[in-house]
Amino acid sequence: MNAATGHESDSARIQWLREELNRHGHAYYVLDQPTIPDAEYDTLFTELQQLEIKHPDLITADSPTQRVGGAPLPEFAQVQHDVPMLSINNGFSEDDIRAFDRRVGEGLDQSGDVEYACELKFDGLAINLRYIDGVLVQAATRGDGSTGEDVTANIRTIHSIPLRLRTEHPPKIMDVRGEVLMFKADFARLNQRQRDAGLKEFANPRNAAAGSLRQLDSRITAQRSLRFFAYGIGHLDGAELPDTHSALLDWYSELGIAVCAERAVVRGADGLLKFFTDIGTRRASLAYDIDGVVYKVNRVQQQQALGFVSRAPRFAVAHKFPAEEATTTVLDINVQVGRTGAITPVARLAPVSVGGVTVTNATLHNEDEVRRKDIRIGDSVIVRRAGDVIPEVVAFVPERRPPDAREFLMPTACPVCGSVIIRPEDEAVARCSGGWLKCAAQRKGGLLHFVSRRAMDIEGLGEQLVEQLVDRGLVTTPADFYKLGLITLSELERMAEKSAQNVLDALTVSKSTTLPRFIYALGIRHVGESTAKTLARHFGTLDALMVANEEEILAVEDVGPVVAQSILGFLHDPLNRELIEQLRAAGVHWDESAVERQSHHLNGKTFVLTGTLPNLKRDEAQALIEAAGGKVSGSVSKKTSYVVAGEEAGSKLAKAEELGVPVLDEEALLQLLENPA
Ligand code: 5U1
Repeated sequence: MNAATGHESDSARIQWLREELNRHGHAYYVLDQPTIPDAEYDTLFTELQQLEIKHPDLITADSPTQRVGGAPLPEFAQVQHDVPMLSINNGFSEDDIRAFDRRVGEGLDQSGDVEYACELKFDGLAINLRYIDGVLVQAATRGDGSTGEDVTANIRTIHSIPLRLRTEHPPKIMDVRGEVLMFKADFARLNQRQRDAGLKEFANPRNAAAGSLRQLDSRITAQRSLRFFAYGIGHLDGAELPDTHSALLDWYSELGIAVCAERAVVRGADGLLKFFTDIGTRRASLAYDIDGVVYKVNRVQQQQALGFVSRAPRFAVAHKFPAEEATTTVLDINVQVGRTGAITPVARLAPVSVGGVTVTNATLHNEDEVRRKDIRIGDSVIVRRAGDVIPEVVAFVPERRPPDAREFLMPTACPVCGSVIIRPEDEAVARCSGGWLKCAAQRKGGLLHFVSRRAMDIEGLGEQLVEQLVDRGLVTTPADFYKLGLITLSELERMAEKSAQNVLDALTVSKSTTLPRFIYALGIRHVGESTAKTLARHFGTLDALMVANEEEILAVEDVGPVVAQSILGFLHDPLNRELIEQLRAAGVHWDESAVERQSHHLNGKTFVLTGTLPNLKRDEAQALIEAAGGKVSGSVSKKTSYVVAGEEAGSKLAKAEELGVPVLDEEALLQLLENPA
């Protein structure tokens, strides 16, 4: 082979490798549907890198190898935006949103419901991506809206941003606008790495994304797992702008640009408010932070007719969630003892409203965390509350530290039972050594876990009642609940005969349970709901699990050595075996054949539940699907097998219809559960 043909065949191979890598990269980063194992991707990538080293003249700006980051820049160049990057007006209340909808209706002189596109307000940084003839040539921050900073080298490292659009006929010029952000899990990993390296942690994913994007050395950005979602357009030349905003986002998706799946087209103010409520309930479970939702008039013609007020369009509004951070004072720091004996320092705070909820306590996680954040008694601190998660102290305010601020001292004895507190050398968590027989705090925690909704679901046995039962020595183990009588219960504080009878009835009902619930209720360390379900499905019966050895337990999906040890330790402890026997003797039972019989026929099928079903509660539908081997997910994608829709189903139903995902009503779901065919 002569040099010219070698060059030619290498060139063809390079071309092929780039196409393959782009195809797999798009599937992985944009569609979230990997097509090949990581190792195979890496092999193709290395081959391309080597061929490009051999033929530097064949390197192009859109080659996947160009994402890894280049030499540091001295500073960021300024970029003038062709079309200004506008800001968006905010609304905070239902009244604000109804007023927005009224203004839009009046502006359009329309009496019927206006059509809106709803999407999320990401907590990241706005970016303009310029594509010329389909190739990414420049990326700039919003800056002051007219002039931003050139962050092209850093943006090229983000895999959800295509270096070349997936089309044969790209527009001449296309400015794609959207948000760069960091997913919560990537943020946690980054901060772990910062901690391990003794570096300063980032306060939140937004700061981490901003800090990563404003790196002069793009090799650092390349290690930071940033993401991108597109939501708007600037300059467009050489292509027709779609008629609606929702069609623009669909077009982006076809071009290989990531858009968020959490979007919907609705009508009128009621449609907007419903979208807000729906997203609000799921906010904490999203993979990324959002600070609200955005509503845009869907028809582009109508957008243009409405125009702008100062620097913001009249056709859009951001409906913000209430602020979820607030500043308050640390009155004291003491410790809480959890059901596994874990000692958690807790800041007792001057009451403060965070996102509409009054907060008086916030977790400080562990002793190291208190030292690292240097939180002292008397400090002014920033408190954060995210969804239903326990509020946490983010940082103290240095300029407001009083001279007499006191450091927290970790106690050496459990404040509840007096047992020694032990912190193993390689662990961050200190624990009370008393165990649940000696330590009332551990006992109460374990008992509350046993009765909780997702475990044995014993209604009426709340914190105050369990506290009284433990303090009076009436209940020590979960089996004691089933020995309680009407007289004993009705003699307790705040209990009348009627409520005592209700508790007894709930206890009776709880005796008929499922194996996964029972395993979860036992409170085995590291065995959450999902592991309990996997164990039940794997072993089929409790007896099979109780005789399993380490090797057999390690064969269970997602169970590693730490979890296996914890399960073995628990099940081989004579006290725990006795407890299980007592519970069975008290009448606690489940249908083991149901676990076996139903276990597999929906394996590999993913369901999404939306709206209100006529008879089944969401939890119940989920439990039935999971018992049959299916999975329940929060969002609809092409991978979804079925969407189960009830009344008032919203954006998920629309998305299912858009993607051609089969939609079931409750009856069809029940039929599918019964008939494996
Ligand atoms: N999702 C989304 N976020 N966001 C932010 N859309 C959107 N649009 C914006 C902004 C600032 O502005 C346009 C309405 C101009």
